[in-house]
Amino acid sequence: MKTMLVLVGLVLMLAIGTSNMAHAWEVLGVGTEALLGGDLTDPENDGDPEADVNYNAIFTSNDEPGFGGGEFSFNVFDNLLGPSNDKWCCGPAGGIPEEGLQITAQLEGAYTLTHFTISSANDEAPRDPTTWAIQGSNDGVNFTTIFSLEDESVWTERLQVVRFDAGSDFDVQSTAYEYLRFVCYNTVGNPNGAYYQLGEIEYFGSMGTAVDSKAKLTTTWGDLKE
Ligand SMILES: [Ca+2]
Ligand SMILES: [Ca+2]
Ligand SMILES: [Ca+2]
Ligand SMILES: [Ca+2]
Repeated sequence: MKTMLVLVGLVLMLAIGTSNMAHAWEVLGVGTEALLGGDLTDPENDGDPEADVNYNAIFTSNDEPGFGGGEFSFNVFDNLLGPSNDKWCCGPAGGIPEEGLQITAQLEGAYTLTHFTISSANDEAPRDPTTWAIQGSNDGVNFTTIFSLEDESVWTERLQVVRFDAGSDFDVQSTAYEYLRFVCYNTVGNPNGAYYQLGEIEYFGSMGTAVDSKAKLTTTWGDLKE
């Protein structure tokens, strides 16, 4: 009888351990102060939250492209977590289109993604993305999925900053990308009423690829021979 109880306990511990491993992402905190800051889209954190000025990326979106004037999509890069103009809300009429709600950042060079943060907005949780992806591209047309999540809730609080790392939450990347895209395919509320919101996205990475350093090494050897 005692052996049975120990066995049941072990099975339970294994089950809990496994589910924790599937949620390796890290909660950093709540609000603007919890953001890492200085991400690839604005290393100086000097972007104008009301206008597309001083950002170090070219942003495009298939829903309300812009910073000022409302709860437009570019607000996920305005370095702020809060209500109204600090977030992207609330989804176009008719629900999320087949290609997803997309926002793309074209960076000033190609970067290998090492980690990113993604933050919930201030309204109710059924508006949070549940099926979404982070993708990379070098032509702005053909995208490769770096991280994806299906029918899963990430956030446990409003305005919560959550960090995802290469090596634990997604594969260590060997390709550098000039374009990084966030795509949302579903929320709990979709397609009814105001069914969508997102607070902020931060991308971090190292410039260039392993191929680049090999090329540099070849050049060095060439110089030495001369
Ligand atoms: Ca800047
Ligand atoms: Ca804003
Ligand atoms: Ca924001
Ligand atoms: Ca930022």
